[in-house]
Amino acid sequence: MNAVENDCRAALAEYDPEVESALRGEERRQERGVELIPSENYTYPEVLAALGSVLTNKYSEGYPGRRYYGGQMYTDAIEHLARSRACALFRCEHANVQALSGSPMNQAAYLGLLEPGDTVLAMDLSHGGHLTHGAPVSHMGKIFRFVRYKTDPADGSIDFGELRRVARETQPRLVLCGYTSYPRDYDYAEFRRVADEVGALAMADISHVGGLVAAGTMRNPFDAGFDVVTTTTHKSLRGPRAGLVLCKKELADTIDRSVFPGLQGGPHMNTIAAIAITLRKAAEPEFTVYARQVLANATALARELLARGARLVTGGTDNHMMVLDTAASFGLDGKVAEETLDAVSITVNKQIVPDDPRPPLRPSGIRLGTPAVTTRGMREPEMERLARAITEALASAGNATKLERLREEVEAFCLGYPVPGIARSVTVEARLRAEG
Ligand code: DSN
Repeated sequence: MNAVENDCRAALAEYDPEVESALRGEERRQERGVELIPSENYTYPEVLAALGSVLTNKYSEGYPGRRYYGGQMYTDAIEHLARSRACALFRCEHANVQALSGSPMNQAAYLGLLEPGDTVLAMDLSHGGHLTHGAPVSHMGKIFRFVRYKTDPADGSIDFGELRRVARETQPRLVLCGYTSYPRDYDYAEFRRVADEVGALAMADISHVGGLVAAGTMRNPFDAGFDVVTTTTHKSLRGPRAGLVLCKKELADTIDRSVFPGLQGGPHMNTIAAIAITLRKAAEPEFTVYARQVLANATALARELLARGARLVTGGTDNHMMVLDTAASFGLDGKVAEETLDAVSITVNKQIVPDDPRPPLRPSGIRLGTPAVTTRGMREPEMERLARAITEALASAGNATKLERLREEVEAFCLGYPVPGIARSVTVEARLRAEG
């Protein structure tokens, strides 16, 4: 930490020790545990610096050169940087960088492109679609009419025959690709063909794989002629919590007006600065090395889990994530599996599996992903170790002594892999030195 950061933390500790102590606890948790939630990552120290900067003081309604408040000489420059870096990285014609996060980003796209009551063809939620892809409990699910496509249970591929049939029957205004728990890549060109056949727009929400697409290690929907692509910036892209709405130039005004003033007020300029930094990092060769390792680690973790008898939905992974059917593999529902892994300092999230007979709070599986462990520098040999810890823990659910021993092992192992942005405590440094 630099002197100013130190001062800020010292001031916080003095003023509000309860909050500071919880923050320190969270730092320790992140440092000592294995983070396998596929949508989480550890961002850069430079991003943390921008997020905690004086840019949070500034209101900037509008867009560069056309704001409703004065004093925008620096914020305009920052937003220009973020927009141009996004366009270069994702090979698109226009980028809106103001969406506050994933839900507003998708809401802005729907509300700009569609009229209430319009039909959207999107992925079935139990097959991998996200809450914002028209879950009946969401406002978007009430405003628009979402119809569904599913995956083939044998290999997880999209059932394009059925998708085409539904598209012809329902005549959607928008064909939407995107997922929150689907371990395969998409054939965007085929989605584009279906959209063209029924005169629909094509949109992809690539939030989970945004970093992998930016690095050129997974397919880019713009290469298949998509109209709109959304992505959060904090998952595989490793930036701040925010969303990008990327589009063709003919949709630029529609999207910009939909984000502001349609849906949001003042953008968070500290976050937009952090996005600009993230996109600069993502254009560097080291980021491609990182993205390749995320994929290699996921392949290795999937292989090692399968070798230890775990059942993975679709039989494996093509991206950074896998869905482990804990009910079929270990006789545990996802809630018990999540709690069991929490007990050994491995963090995952419970997850429904395709056509899950169980409810979402007690589903049949868990979701695992490799972006965060890769950021810490773990590679294939560490994936073998993690697979062993995961399967041993799940096979020992309820055995407090065994789980406690595993927790100690996992935490000792983790301390060898620094978390960016967390200064190691004196105790940890001393312990690592003592262990050589
Ligand atoms: N919560 C994110 C995820 O875990 O996929 C998406 O909202």
